Amino acid sequence: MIVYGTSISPFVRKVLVALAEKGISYEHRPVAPQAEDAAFRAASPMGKIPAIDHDGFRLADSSAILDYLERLNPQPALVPAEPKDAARARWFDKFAEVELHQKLGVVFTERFLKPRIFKVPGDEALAQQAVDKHLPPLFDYLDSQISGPFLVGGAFGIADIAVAAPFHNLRLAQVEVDPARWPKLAGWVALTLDRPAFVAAIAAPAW
Ligand SMILES: N[C@@H](CCC(=O)N[C@@H](CS)C(=O)NCC(=O)O)C(=O)O
Repeated sequence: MIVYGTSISPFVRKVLVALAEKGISYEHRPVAPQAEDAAFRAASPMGKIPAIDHDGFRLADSSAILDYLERLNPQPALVPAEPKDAARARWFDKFAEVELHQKLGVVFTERFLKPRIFKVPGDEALAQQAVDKHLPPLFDYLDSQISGPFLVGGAFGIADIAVAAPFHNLRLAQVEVDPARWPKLAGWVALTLDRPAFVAAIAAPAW
């Protein structure tokens, strides 16, 4: 299986972590979004990352790819079997993309992508506004949802993968979850990003 996308994308990280957890071998091609690479563009119609090519089966979108991997290699299960847990796991996957990534992406763009990758100044006021105003309600919610080492159903799964993945981007932007204010969230983020699959995905080539 070929996986397209730079490892600094949280959505690519989701796929790399799921593959490692399931022990599926792959070749990583760390292309940037919208790269002019014909094979990548064939796998990703909108030019977004990640995308995969599995023996000619091409698919984009991290959630769709994780669904495919789950059916391809059901063990270890990353989607809970129990209906309510399965639905909550999907909720957290959506929450990570729609709520968390949107707010946290501002901090990552202004403090990391613009100065480090695009070599233009970031808007520090915008980043600080996201840190002070937009992220705390999301952290409050997540802190209220954590009661053990895993977000849903007593086992590591897609909820943990999807929600933890963007927190590495926050680290790249020099923001840590304050353990005094959000003790459960800070502990869960540290534990999850320390899993071997996350450590390997974070160390995967960015370019
Ligand atoms: N829903 C998609 C989102 C993918 C996505 O937005 N990736 C970003 C990089 S983190 C991208 O490729 N952006 C380029 C663009 O929107 O043109 C997924 O889960 O894979």
